[in-house]
Amino acid sequence: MENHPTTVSYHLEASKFPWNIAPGKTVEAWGFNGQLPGPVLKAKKGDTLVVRIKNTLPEPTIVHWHGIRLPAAMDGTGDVQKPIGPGETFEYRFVVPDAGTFWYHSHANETVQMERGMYGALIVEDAGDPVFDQERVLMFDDMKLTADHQFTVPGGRLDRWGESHFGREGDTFLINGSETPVLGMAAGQMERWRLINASSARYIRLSIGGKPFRMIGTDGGLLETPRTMTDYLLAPGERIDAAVGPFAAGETLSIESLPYKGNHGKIRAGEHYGTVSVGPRQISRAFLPEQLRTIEPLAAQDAPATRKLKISLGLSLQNGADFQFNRTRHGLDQPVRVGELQIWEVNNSTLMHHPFHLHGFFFQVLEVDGKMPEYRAWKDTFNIAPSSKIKIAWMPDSRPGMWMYHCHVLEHHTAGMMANFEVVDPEQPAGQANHRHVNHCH
Ligand SMILES: [Cu+2]
Repeated sequence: MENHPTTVSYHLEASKFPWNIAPGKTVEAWGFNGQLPGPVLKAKKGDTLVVRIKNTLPEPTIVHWHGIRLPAAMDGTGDVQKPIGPGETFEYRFVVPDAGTFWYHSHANETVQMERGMYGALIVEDAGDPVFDQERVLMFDDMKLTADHQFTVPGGRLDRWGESHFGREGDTFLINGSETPVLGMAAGQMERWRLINASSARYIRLSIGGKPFRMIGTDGGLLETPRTMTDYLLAPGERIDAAVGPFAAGETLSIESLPYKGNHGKIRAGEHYGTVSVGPRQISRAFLPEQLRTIEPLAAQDAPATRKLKISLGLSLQNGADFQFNRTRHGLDQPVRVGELQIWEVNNSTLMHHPFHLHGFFFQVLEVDGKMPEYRAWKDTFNIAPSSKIKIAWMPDSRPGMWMYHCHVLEHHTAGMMANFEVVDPEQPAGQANHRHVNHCH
């Protein structure tokens, strides 16, 4: 089976709108096409995606296509494009070269825009995908709201410090913009769930009623073989695909986050996100092969690091703490050259979790604290546990221009835990994406 590439076009309008998260609970959302999350964009591997975005928000925005290996100029950051001002329109156009579960979200004033709903899923299908009875996209989020459903604005100094330090976490838990929804599922069937953590800072140690599920994919598409588990710690920005079911008629399962030790240093109690209600039995046509695909290793586990990044907090009189890569806030790292294998060691010297996100390229994790991971996967977001060190491998292909890596806890990113770097192709100069034409303001 093969795909016949075509062009898929969407129109999105970014605006403010009232959004019901539960009966009698309306928030003033910011999002796409008056819905939260924005529409699920779908394309087939190899298609050209054209997304025209009109901004009717009162402030500029930029849209990032998280996980897509696209040209630098389409990546949606302040270093490669001018923000889309109020009343302006911008057309993103790129090929989607990989099948998988991706998402789009604001990359401007993120701590406000994403908290309010500026995100949606981008699903890239492949003719060779395994067959399921049903497919769902579940976007997880939390909102920090006042008693009358307004988004809180950090008031005092301590409040601001807390949000910047630990990230913004709320106690309103959403799946697809609904508070604790009930998902109906037929008994005897197996579904593909595409799970996306769209929250600003909250980790979700996902459990589906404690039942085993099979993880079949992650950020960069399918794994080599399904992996059975009962929970998975999904970091902000990260995705997994899971084969869920079959369950028995009449079962009720809680979609929840199990207790874990988060960035506040406290063990959190479980958090309830939604419910699966299993109805009458239906015939299943689902088939999950034991071999999903082959992922060639990019490098050996003992490959020496070509670059070392250190995540640290610095004392700052102004901010309380500076969030840094290599002791720099909002840095400009050394360029990389096309075709030169990158082996990066990323050392988290803090006592917090930080989800490391690389724009535009997938990496393989070679080592976590000196040990090889149990399975190979293509990742673009990987959680680095407190006082932990990872080694990753990635290959810059010929998409020259400015790229970036950052912590996907949005408040950490905003507080400086990011850097830009250039991918240089000596054979193909990058043109306007070559230099930083937008400066960060703080
Ligand atoms: Cu962080």
